[in-house]
Amino acid sequence: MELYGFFRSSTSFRLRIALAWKGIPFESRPVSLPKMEHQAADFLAKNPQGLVPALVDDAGRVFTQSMAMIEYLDEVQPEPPLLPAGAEERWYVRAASQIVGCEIHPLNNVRVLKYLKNAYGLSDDRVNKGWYPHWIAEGLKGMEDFLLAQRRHGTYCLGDTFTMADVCLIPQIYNAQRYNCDLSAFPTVMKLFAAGAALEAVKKVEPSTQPDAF
Ligand SMILES: N[C@@H](CCC(=O)N[C@@H](CS)C(=O)NCC(=O)O)C(=O)O
Repeated sequence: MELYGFFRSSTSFRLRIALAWKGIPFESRPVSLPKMEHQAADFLAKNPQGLVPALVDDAGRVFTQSMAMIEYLDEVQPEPPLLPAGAEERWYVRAASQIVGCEIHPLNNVRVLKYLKNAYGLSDDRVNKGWYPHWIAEGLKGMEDFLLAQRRHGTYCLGDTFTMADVCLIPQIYNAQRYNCDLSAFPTVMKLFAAGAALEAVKKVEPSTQPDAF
């Protein structure tokens, strides 16, 4: 398996965690977002959407969209699982994952931040200290409230079982911390993050371990 990604891309980090959790060997193939390599012809040939990550298997098949990829990996290699067995618990894990994947991440994606600066003339400070933390706070409040309302969390988002929800949450918090967001209003989220981030499968693939880290 080859994983085309960028060291601090949270969606690439999701895939690295999922692969490491399942013990699936992979080679990291760096695609620099600052250098716009995700828009270069050779990468677009793999993912015409021009977004990382892209996973290429030994047969040369290309997989994109991180949450769909994680579910695919879980189907072809069910052990150890990243989705629970029951329909209701699967709904819960997908719902928590989508709070990150559909409501937090897209608003703070690189191209969105760039557009705010280039098309609307917003300063780096207004984007990085205004827009970015605003949507992190909105999104994580949603996650905190969801967790407390559902009362299904334990060590991880789903009881003591590490799942796709944790795989999505952990990289998002890494990035929020990189932008110095105040996360003190989300104690439940942060407790779950701390437990997940301490796992060997997470530590060994965190951004600073990657060949393109700077
Ligand atoms: N929904 C996609 C999102 C992928 C995505 O947006 N990746 C970001 C990096 S985390 C990216 O490639 N951004 C490039 C850009 O915004 O120009 C997924 O989950 O894989």
